[in-house]
Amino acid sequence: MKDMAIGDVRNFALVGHTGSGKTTLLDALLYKLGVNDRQGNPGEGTSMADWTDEEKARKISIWAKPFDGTWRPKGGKAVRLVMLDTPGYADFFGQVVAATRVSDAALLAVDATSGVQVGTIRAWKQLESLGLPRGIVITGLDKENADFAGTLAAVQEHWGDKCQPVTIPTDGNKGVKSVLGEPDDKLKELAAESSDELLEKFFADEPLTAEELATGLRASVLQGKFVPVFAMMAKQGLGLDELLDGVAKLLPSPLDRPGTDAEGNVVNPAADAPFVAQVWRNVNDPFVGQMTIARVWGGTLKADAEVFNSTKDQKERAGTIYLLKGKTQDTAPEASAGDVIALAKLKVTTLNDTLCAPGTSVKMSEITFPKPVCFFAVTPKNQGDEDKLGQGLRRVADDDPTIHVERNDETHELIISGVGDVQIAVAMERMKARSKVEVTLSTPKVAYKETVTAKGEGHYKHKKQSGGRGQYGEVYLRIQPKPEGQEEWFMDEIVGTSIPRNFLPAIQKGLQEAMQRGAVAGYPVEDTMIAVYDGSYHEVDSSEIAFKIAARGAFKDGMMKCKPVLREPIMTLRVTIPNEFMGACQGDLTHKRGRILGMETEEGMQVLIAEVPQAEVFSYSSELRSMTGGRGSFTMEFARYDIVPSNVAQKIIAEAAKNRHDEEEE
Ligand SMILES: Nc1nc2c(ncn2[C@@H]2O[C@H](COP(=O)(O)OP(=O)(O)OP(=O)(O)O)[C@@H](O)[C@H]2O)c(=O)[nH]1
Ligand SMILES: [Mg+2]
Repeated sequence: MKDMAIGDVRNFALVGHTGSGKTTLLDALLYKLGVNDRQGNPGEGTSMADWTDEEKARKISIWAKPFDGTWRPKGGKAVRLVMLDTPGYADFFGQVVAATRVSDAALLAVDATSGVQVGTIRAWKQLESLGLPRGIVITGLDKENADFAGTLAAVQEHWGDKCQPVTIPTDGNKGVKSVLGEPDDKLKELAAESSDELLEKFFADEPLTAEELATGLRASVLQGKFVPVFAMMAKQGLGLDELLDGVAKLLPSPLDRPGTDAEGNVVNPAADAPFVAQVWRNVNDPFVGQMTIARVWGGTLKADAEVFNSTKDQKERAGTIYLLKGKTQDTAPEASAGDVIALAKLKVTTLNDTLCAPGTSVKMSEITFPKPVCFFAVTPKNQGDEDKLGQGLRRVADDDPTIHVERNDETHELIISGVGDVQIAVAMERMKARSKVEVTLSTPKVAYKETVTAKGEGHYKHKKQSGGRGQYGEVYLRIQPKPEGQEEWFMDEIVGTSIPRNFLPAIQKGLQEAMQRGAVAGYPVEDTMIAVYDGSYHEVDSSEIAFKIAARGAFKDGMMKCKPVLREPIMTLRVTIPNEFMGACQGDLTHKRGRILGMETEEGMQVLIAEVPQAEVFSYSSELRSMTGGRGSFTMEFARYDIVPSNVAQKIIAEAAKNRHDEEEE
């Protein structure tokens, strides 16, 4: 921003477990900073941040949202704040990933009655992975049974005594005061740890000057050696001044943590450097309209300037620069490092693109989002809505990079996938509200395949005489597993003229049709080789159609003699769980026909690596969550196709027979 030096900008994300009071704190801050003329409350649907219908209905945050404010400390220099509220609910972790990638620092909320929770640890890990400087806010100190000392102890137990309070509750949690003015030895030591020079002084028992303390503490936060802890009673407005002072004094500015591009080059954050910004969110909302949200890493963007989208290799016009304010927006004449801005109606720009000054071509490295682990088949409730559905789904997937929509060509289903079932339910509500399409979600079908495991022969004679010209064709063939690496699936082994060569294409066509719906349960047949070696024809009655039918019949006959099997997709799962769930989790995977391939430990957690049939894991994300109280997580990827055990195959075959019967009834 024009009137504020970049060194005076503080850009940070609020992260933590769901319900830990992040949005409540943000609403209190917005009121304190004069951004809102009253204090919003997410629990009552009056929050400035949790304003969407889905957020109000569920009383949780769903999207990461930027807010701007200016803090004028008593007697100090004003700082410009860019604050990103993020959701704590696990399904929306993609938002945390994006927000933390474009922040200079984070404040981790820890509720003083619940302590360190699953979501607290998940968020901390994310900050660790980015090396993001951070503070901790112990929230909800006004609540009955709130325990500042106990919560601080839990925090230190997890992350060490580099977590030290800089504000503490007073008067039996009726007030908050800062201890930065009279730091204890531990804070002095943490300040000294920022440089060899200060450390020498500290160990020589020489007092650090106030200036040295201040710069030392700030440097230690930046280096990750010090995590300031703040006491907070946001609902009462207590602890806010002290927190904001702490943010101004201790958290880094965009100058301290310049971005690096995909090639590892540092992006110059100076206002007069070439402009660089990174798109981290896309909003398509009836209220806000179509908005592209970007973080500026360097240079200055002026409203309506031309920019270069280096990812798409195309020009864009920035248009008006918006600063989002929940449901509404302010506009800004220009933006510089640390700013999070929204641009409307960009033509080619999408999530993860880099915008830069014309004539330059910087690319920031892409944000990697969590992979989908939760899958549903989507069908419209009204049959005529197919087109609207496709468009509606595309829109929700545009806004949420962790939602994917794909048609499965084998099962002919439209599959929506994401991080969790609540996320997908929310996406469907949004689609209903925006595109007026209602859908049914169901467990996806498995794309089974059929194949043969032995050699065998098949025969069919198609002969029809019903007045006029008859139909005649006879085919003998041999079916066998196709050797690996072999391309050709069809062999012509006909000797003599038992079948004239001109009927071969029709025979091949008939076989291909037959293989699309195999003889076991109607699934496509793969990896088989067919040799046609004999047959007979009739001068008048033989035709292409007659041989097609004969080929189909011979294939069906032959396939059943070749020990046919069903094959199913097998997934590799990496399940990360606390030790105490090992037994239960292993038992459950075995029950799901899984095979444990190995175990590892990772950051104090157990990792189970297993191969499990896809049919068993469509709802594993919610099952694992309830089994581990949300403490387990997993990734999943396709491994290969494997033979379905015969007891399981029986059920699939019976189900397929029933469906075929139903189809015929209709
Ligand atoms: N008494 C009291 N209640 C609080 C405080 N902070 C939050 N709450 C209540 O706790 C509930 C959840 O608070 P939020 O601020 O929405 O929590 P959050 O961390 O934003 O949760 P997610 O958005 O789901 O990640 C709300 O009903 C709040 O009113 C607090 O400091 N004191
Ligand atoms: Mg929230």
